[in-house]
Amino acid sequence: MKIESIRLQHIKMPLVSPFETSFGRETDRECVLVIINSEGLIGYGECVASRDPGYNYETTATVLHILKDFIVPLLLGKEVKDAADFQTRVAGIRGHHLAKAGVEMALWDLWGKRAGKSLREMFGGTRAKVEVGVSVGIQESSQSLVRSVQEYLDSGYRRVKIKIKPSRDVDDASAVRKAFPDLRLQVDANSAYTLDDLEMLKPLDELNLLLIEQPLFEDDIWDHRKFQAAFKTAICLDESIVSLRHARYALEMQACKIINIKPSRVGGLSQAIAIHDFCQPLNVPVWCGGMLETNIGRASNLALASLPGFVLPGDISASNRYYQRDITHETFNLNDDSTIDVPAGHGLGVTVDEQALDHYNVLRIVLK
Ligand code: OSB
Ligand code: MG
Repeated sequence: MKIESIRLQHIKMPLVSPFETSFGRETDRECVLVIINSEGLIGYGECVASRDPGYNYETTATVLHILKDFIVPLLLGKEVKDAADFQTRVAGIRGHHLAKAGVEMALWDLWGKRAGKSLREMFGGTRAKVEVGVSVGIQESSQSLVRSVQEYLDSGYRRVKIKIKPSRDVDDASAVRKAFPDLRLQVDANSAYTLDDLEMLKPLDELNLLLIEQPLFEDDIWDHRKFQAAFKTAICLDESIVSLRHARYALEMQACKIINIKPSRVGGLSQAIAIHDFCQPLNVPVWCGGMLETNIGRASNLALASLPGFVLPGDISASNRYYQRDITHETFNLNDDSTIDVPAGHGLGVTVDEQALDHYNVLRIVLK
């Protein structure tokens, strides 16, 4: 489709409750939307970089720079055929996966709208609804964490991930396990530890966790191998898996048994699907991670998670777990069985509330 103009819109939305991880605490969530005009259609994408480079080196400011100065000029006035074509065009730009992924999402929205198909149909997703869980940030104390988990269970979530960091790990996880003996529970360290902490973390191995997510540094696939060898609980990598190659390295090194797939981190939906396709014949479970997305990114995650290899519940919660007012006319609700319906409309299957975008606007740039 011929790319006629691209609007980049930086927005800032208050979270319903602060989200604290080992790398920081967020009360507002910022992102950059990519809005592409082509042949009378509009495609929407979401770049999930945060204001601060805590989870990833990219930020809202680097995403705007890379998009405006490098990616958008490669696309304006061009006919972008498919995802492979897009990836080839941006291959000369090193890294900056979150920026690239937001553009690929908007292109998929356009391709779907033109074809009259949902992303789920385009991807070959086999499920009409996907199992989801909730990611619970670090709270004031173990007791308040248990209360917070109880509230999410009361609202219907059947799988819980808690964030951990040094001094808020074994005790927090043990308290939640003690309060909810049968809960499907997992922990996420966001790279907060080194191998020196291995013995201290050993009690986690007795808590019947589904997985331990990213205990060590992003570039430390090798040390994750040593970590995995010492634990019976499956290690799951998030930050370390920035491409299909890294997925292969990690599995060949036995650095993990499970992979968290975030299309943003790997440079786009096509790359996420490639990792899914690689893991499936190896029987390596994958699941869809989250980045506190708006309903635009959430729609994309739901379509991806409808693929058959996504056998573990995703970090894809209902709209109201994140925002009082989201930016689409549709709302994603939690079903009684801890699932969310995959959108069936064309493209992403959501319609954007431009008034909400005005309300949350920080900066808007139109490139023609
Ligand atoms: O590590 O999975 C993570 C949010 C921001 C950055 C990193 C992570 C997360 C989450 C949130 O865990 C999951 C969600 O969107 O519900
Ligand atoms: Mg994670």
